[in-house]
Amino acid sequence: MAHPIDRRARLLTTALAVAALVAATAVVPAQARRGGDRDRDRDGLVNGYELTMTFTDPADRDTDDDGIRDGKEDEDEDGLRNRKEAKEGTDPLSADSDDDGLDDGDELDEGTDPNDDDSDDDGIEDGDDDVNDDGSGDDDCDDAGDDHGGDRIGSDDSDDDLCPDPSASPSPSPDPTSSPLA
Ligand SMILES: [Ca+2]
Ligand SMILES: [Ca+2]
Ligand SMILES: [Ca+2]
Ligand SMILES: [Ca+2]
Repeated sequence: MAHPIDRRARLLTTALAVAALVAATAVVPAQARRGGDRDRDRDGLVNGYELTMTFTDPADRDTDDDGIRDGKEDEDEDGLRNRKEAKEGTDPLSADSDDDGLDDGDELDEGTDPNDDDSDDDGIEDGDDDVNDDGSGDDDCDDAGDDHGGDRIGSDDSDDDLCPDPSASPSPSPDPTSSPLA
């Protein structure tokens, strides 16, 4: 039989654990009570979102003083501004919210879900999937879906999309514009 003091200690531990859980789950509602759904500095992001998602100052519309309002920043450089990330429910500090190999902005462009790593539920992650059925995964440069400037396979990258130009030679050298007899 357990000693009464042991039993009391166990009860206390359980009570503390429950209290910690209640405190943790109460964080967001507490922010809402303090006006978490209001946009105090009118930068396009509500207070609660700034506190918990972008970690910007809800009372300063341009937290980093770079002349760009917090709602218009694209901190993770995925092509989506913070306001758009808030609307889409994507992570404003992660370029690839669902970690499937495709950036959030690219997923919206290509019609896949940036919050679902397997949008068509075929068991293959979106980045490895071959939506346009060209025999290549969608996060490879030889796939049309990855290219915003028309580049396919080649050596040059005229539009800096990290995918080579379509008409150029498949290897970086020799220069495809030079004559082989020159
Ligand atoms: Ca705000
Ligand atoms: Ca700013
Ligand atoms: Ca993002
Ligand atoms: Ca993604």
